[in-house]
Amino acid sequence: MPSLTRLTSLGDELDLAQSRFGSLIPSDDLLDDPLALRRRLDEDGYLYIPGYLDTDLVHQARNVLLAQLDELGMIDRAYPIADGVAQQPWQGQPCHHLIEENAPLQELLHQGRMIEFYERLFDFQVRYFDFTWMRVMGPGHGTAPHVDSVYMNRGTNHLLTSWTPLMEITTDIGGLTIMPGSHRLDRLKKYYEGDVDSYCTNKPNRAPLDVHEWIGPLGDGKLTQHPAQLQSKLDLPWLTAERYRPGDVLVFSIYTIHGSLDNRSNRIRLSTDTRYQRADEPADERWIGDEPIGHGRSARKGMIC
Ligand SMILES: O=C(O)CCC(=O)C(=O)O
Repeated sequence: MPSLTRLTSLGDELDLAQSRFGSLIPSDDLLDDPLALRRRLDEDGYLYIPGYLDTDLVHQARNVLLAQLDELGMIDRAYPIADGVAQQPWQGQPCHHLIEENAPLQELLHQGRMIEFYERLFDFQVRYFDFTWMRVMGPGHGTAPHVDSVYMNRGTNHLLTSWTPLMEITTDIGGLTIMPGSHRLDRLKKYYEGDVDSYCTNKPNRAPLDVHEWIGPLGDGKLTQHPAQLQSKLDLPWLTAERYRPGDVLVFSIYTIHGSLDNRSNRIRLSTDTRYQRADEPADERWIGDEPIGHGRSARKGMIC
C-alpha cells in the first residue's frame, strides 16, 4: 500500500515496511472451487471475498442501524444521519442486541449468500451462533490483537468468523487487520487453547489465561496491547484492505490473530462479526439459544491447573 505513510492500532504506530504490512489477498476468484478455498484457508488462516454479499441488503441493514443509533443519541445531528458522524464526547455502549430489530441485517448474516458460502465450504448444513457481535466503533482505539478461540472454544474448533463491513471503511476509519499464517504458530498453542471464562480451582491466584511467558499473562484474552511489537516478535505482517466496501466479507479461523486499526475519523465504524460451523458439530453453549449467556459468572468453568 504505497500511499499509506502512517497507521496506528491502539495508538501504536505499525511498521509499514513491505515485509511487515500489506493487502489481504482476495479469494473471490475461488468461489466456485470449495477445495481451493479450503486449501487457502488452511494455508493463510483467512479468506477475503470482496463484493460477495448483496450490497442492497447491506445498505438497508446500515440504514436501520443508523436510525437505531440516532435514537440512542450516538449520532451528531449537525451532519446527515447517513454519514454516521459520532456524537461528541463519544460514549460507546453495547449494541449487540440491535440486530433483533434489524430484519435486513438478520437476512444478510443468517440467510442467502452468507449461508450458501459456508454450506459450500463445509460441504454440510450450517449453524450460526445466535449471538451477533455488533461493532459500533467511534473515534478512538481499535481492537487489541487476539484469537477468537479463547472466547468461544467450548464447541468445535472448526468454527469460522465472518467480519462484515456495513459501510465503506478506509484505513482512517479503522478496518480489521489479520496476521496471515498465525493460526499455525506452535509457540502460541497454550494461548490458543485458553478459555477466558475458566479458572484454576487449585490455584485461585493464577490468571485464567496463563499465556506464554514472552507475551505475559493478560487474563482478558487479548494477546498484547502493542500490535506493532507483535509484527517483529512473530515476524509476521499485518494485512488489511485500503478500502473495505459494503458487500465484502472477511472469513477467518478461530486461531487466526486479528485486531483493528484505530478510528482516526469523526465517523462511527459499523461492522459485524458472526460465527458459523457445521450443524452436526458441538457448539459453544455461551453463544447459542434465545438469550446466550456470553461471558460472565454463569459461564465460569473450574479446572485443575
Ligand atoms: O471489528 C473489530 O474491531 C474486531 C472484530 C473482531 O475481533 C472479530 O471479528 O473477532
